[in-house]
Amino acid sequence: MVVSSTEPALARYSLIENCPCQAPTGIEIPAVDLAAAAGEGRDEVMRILVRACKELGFFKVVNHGVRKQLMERLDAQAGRFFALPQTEKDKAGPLDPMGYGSKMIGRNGDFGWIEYLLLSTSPNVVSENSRTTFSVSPDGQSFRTTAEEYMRAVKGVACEVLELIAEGLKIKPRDALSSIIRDDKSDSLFRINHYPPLPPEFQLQLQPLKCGHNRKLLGFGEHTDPQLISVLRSNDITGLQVCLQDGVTWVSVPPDPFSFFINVGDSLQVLTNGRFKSVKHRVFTDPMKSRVSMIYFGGPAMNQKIAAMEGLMEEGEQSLYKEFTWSEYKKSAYKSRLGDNRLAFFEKS
Ligand code: GA4
Repeated sequence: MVVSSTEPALARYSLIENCPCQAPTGIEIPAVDLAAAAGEGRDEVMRILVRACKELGFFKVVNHGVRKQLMERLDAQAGRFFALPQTEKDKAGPLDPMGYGSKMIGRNGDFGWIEYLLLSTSPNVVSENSRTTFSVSPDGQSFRTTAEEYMRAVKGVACEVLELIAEGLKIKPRDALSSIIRDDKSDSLFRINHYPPLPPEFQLQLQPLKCGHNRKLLGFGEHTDPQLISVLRSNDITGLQVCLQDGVTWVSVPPDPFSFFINVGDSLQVLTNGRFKSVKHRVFTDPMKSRVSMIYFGGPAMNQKIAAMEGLMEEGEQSLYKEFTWSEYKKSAYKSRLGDNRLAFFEKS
């Protein structure tokens, strides 16, 4: 990432003013053991999962069965892509809406200390992306093959989790939720983020807070994800924070490079008629070290109706949201700023 001399230093990026030393301690991220879900522990796993989705909208998945070697291979290939000279990476951009992006997030003036690849997981668009994106990388074809293999594996985890959720909520059939992202036309995305360390002149501008800790620079500002669920993995550099339902308390998520972190997105909040909450999250940069994360966003097909699942509604229960399709929601989401409450527009008054 190039910082030109004409750039107004830190001014366009947001800082986190509240210090991590004020963050609550003792809040553990719930862990869901997928291997246990395949055996006698299934009921207990479903209980933990449903509770995590209701109370936090966020949890960790362990024993998921995705091979470590596949993760390491993709990490190495992504690392080689981001290490290319800026002029080379720019050849995989600009985002239209997929490809390579740097600093700008979305189309409405959000900035972050980040560069990324945004890809569609659908086979047709993947090959379209390949021309612009993967052809730039030193690994080319192999980067693309690994990314596709990884997307398929992570989609499998997402589907397994959605099936456990459906079962835990007693929604029938069991694939009522997973079939939405399994759909051939599902508008799912894959994102590889790189949060580079800060150049020394930027580090110097991060004035310490009263408590002595340095201020933090935002890599990705607070937001909720629009899709059903997002499945994230990162290297071992901290940065991800999730917000508790009080709307003000941020909890740092300790990184765990071979586990997945899953968050509930806006669509799943609507499908569960508000029982599950899409979690607000954000990422700050480590001033000295690179953070890399990869996220699969499990989304619906464009014409999919997003409405409370029938099997879930109790007698007399009213839907909290107006009916809309994913295409309508997406159109409105792309007009919003990152931190906006995108569901507010669809709430029944
Ligand atoms: C947040 C989740 C995903 O990263 C993403 C983002 C998308 C983008 O980067 O283009 C959006 C953002 C995300 C929500 C509101 C809009 C769209 C940027 C933005 C301001 C790829 C997605 O699907 O929605």
